[in-house]
Amino acid sequence: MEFIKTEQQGHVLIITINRPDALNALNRQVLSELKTCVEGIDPEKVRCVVITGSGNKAFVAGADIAQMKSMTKAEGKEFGLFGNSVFSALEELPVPVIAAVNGFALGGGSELALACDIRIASDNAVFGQPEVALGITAGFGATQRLPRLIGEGQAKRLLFTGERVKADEALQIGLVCKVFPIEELIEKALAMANAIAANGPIAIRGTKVAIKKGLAMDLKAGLELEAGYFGDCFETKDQVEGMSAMLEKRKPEPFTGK
Ligand code: DAK
Repeated sequence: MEFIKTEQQGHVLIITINRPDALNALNRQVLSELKTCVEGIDPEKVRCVVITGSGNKAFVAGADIAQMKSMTKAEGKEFGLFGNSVFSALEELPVPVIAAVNGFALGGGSELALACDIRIASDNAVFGQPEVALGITAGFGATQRLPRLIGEGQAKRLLFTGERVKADEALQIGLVCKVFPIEELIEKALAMANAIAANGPIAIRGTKVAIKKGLAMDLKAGLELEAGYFGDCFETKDQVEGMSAMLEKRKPEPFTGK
């Protein structure tokens, strides 16, 4: 792959968007390589994914404007559908994905972060949905995921004005969970990923799906759904070992996902 680098550390897979000359902007090839990478993830081997951008200036500065400039209506729609299929594949991974946002996350870059489960950012991160200033709507999910994450009012503010939001404000409005100095970002992302990877994989998977599906249901149906995933954990080796270890006042053996 030319624009996607991967590195596996234990049960954690680090994906780096590596197109620094264009601030990691998403052209078709980057998206296509990202899709291949995401579709190749084996949840038996990978328990958490960290996604970041190369360098310390940009996570992803958006979809590639040079490539989009001369698109026809049909090509624009097709590009949007393709981008959405990549981001949906990421969102639907059975393991958690952490976006380590290391600088500009504009347009499609912000939308890539929105498709992840958790967003943490460096202190120089800048978020924004500047598409309207280019004469287009957001096309990779922000009109849908942003209001679900930060509420309709804040999302409309960002999507209508195209205003940029720095890391401290992103934290305040719930767009990111934590902010770290840029030099510490990957280390903190890996610490979080390793903490997730050390937990019971069946429980993590059930939690991710229950949250995702539950948000599209009413509370009563969501609680029933949760009970199903809770039940699924029982009679697994991990549940028996986790509970036995607690009662026996010892550390559990590493969870196996069985
Ligand atoms: N696309 C292509 N190239 C980009 C780019 C981008 N989004 N962002 C930066 N670059 C390139 C620059 O052109 C420059 O290339 P060279 O001139 O060196 O060849 C290089 O990266 C370095 O950028 P700058 O020289 O501009 O660096 P600065 O530090 O001066 O500025 C910046 C950094 C991030 C403020 C600036 O580069 C910038 O404003 N970039 C554009 C940010 C932006 O507007 N992003 C949103 C893109 S729109 C849809 C599908 C998708 C989308 C929408 C609809 N449908 C099909 C419905 C998504 C849209 C977007 O993401």
